[in-house]
Amino acid sequence: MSGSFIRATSALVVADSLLAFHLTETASSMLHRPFWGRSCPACLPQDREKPPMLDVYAFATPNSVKVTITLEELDFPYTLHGVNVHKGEQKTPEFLALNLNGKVPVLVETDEMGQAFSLMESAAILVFLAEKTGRLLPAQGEARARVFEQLFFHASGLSPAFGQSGFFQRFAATSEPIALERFSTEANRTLHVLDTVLMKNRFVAGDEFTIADIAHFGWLWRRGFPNITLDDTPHVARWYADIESRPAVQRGIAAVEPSFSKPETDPSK
Ligand SMILES: N[C@@H](CCC(=O)N[C@@H](CS)C(=O)NCC(=O)O)C(=O)O
Repeated sequence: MSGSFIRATSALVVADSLLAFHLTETASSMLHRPFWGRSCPACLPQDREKPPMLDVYAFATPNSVKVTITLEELDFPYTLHGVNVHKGEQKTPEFLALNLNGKVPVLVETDEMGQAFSLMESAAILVFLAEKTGRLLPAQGEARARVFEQLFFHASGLSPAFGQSGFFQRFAATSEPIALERFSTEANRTLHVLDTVLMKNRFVAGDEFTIADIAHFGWLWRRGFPNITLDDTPHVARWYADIESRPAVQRGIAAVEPSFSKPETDPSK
């Protein structure tokens, strides 16, 4: 990636002093700590010999899987680093140096000069990757606006409703009926909005498969957490089966799945 592009990108650029952690950690991941016992499935043998261009810090969570699916769809070589959010690894000083918000996923791109660029927020990462290739995101006009409409609807609507609904059903220390009612109603309402969209379109932003489909898919893949079913949303069910059948989507899921050892735990955590 060119230096000018790095400067032009209005996202989190990690300070030089903090980059030392990433570079050291990346080297040790490659040499001593392959992610879940293997490199990324998309890497060609020759790529494995080179320093990674893209590092993904992730766990088997709805937001993490969006990144591995996108990388697989785009055929980008990448190295995965497990961040066990059940053990609080996302709150260590080392991880906070990569993402002050203390959450996965995080993408780090290191250029040939060793300059690293770190990006948080799954939707921002998906846009960044799509723009690098000119794929999965229309270049302009209404088609592009529809993708952003669905990405923002996902990030501000469906995703937090699913996450909070699951939390209040499973993990709240005390019973909070108002919160539970609010978030489970909202989770089902946003799902039905998506169903109406998919009644008219093959994909969530129109006729083309885009990063907006990947974003929604991430949380629908973990819909068991907020106890959501697709029984009353046949168009979402049709779309889900279609997306799930894509080989790259299956590879993206397989990349993160081994770390998801306890289904009863909070997949958004
Ligand atoms: N809006 C963020 C949400 C990130 C997020 O909530 N990540 C969860 C896993 S899906 C996490 O790291 N949870 C651990 C924590 O909150 O401490 C995104 O889309 O990337």
